[in-house]
Amino acid sequence: MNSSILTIQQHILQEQQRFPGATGEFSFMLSGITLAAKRIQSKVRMAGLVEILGSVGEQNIQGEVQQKLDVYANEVLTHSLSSREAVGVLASEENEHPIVVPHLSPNAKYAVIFDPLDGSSNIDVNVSVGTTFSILRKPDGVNFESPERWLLQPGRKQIAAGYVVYGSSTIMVYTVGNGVHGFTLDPSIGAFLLSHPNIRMPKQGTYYSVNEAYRDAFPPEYNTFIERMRRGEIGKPYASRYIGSMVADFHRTLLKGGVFMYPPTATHPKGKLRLLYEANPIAMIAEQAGGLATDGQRRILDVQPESIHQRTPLIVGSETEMKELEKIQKDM
Ligand code: P6P
Repeated sequence: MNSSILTIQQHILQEQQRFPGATGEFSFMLSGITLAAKRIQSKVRMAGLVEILGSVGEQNIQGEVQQKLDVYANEVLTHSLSSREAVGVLASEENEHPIVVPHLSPNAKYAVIFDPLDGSSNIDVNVSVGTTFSILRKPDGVNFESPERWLLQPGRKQIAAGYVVYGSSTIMVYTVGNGVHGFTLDPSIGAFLLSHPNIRMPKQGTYYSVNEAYRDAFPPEYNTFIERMRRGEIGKPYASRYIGSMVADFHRTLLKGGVFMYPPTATHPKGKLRLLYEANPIAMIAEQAGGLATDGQRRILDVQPESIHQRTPLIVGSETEMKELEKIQKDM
C-alpha cells in the first residue's frame, strides 16, 4: 500500500492543526462538503440514465429554468451542511434568501456559500459541471438575527474555498490559505485521494478562455488583450478554450496557466458571474496558487459585497497575462 496515499479527510485534519484551538469542528464541516460532492457526482454520472434530466419547470432566483440535478445538488448540500453544528448560515445560488440553520447552536461560527451545480445547462450535453463553495467566519457581535452580515464580507475574509469538477474524473480542489490541493475521487472506494498536492499556476499559459461571441460589447481593453494573445505578442501564440462551465474553464487555467475571463457584456454590464459563490472562491484558489483575480479594476478579494447574488466581471489567470492586461488598461 503506497503510504503516500492521503485521503481528503486526512489532509483536512492535517490542515486543521494550523487553526489555533482547532476542535475538529472545521474538518467535520468540510467533511459535509466532501460527502455532498460524492452524492452529487453519483447522480451527475447517471444523469442520462435515470431520467433525472429535464427541468423541474420552476424558475430559480436567477430566472433560469431549474434542472432536476440543480434541485438535488442544492438539497444535498443544504442537508449535509445543516447537520454540522459549526455551520450557522448558508447561502446558495438556488435560494433567494440566506438559510439560517435550524439548530441555532450557540457554537455555530461559520457561513457556507455555494453554487451547487455551476454550468448546469451543460448537463444535457455531457459537458463538465461543478460545485463551488466559500467559507466565512461569523463576524464578532453578530447573531442569527442578521444572516446577511455573516455573508456580506469581502473575499479576503474567506477561511476556506474550493470547487468540485465533475469531469472525466471527479476532482475536488480546496484551500484553507495554505496552498491549493487537488483530490481525485476513487469511485471504487468512495474516497477523494490526494492527486495534486500544492498546485501552482504556471507563470504564463498558452490558452485564453472567454466567450468571444460577446466581443463587440467588451470594453476595448479586452479586445486589445485578446488580439495580443492571438497574435503571439505576449511571447507566444495562444489557443482558445471555452466550454461555458466556469469551474472547468478555471480548473484548466489553474493547471495549465493562461487566463479565464467574463468581462462586462451588453446583457450583463456588471458581469454575469456571482461574486460570493463564483468569483470569490475561484479568486482565493487562484491567488493561493500564485495567480491573480480582478473584476477589471480591483482585486476580487477586496470587493465589499452589497447583496448575496451580486454579479461581477471576473478576469483570473497567470501573472504574465494578468500583468499584460493591467499594462493595456494603463496605456489606454
Ligand atoms: P455564457 C454557467 O451558467 C455560468 O454561470 C458559468 O459556469 C459559465 O462560465 C458562464 O455562466 C457561461 O456563460 O454567457 O458564456 O454562456
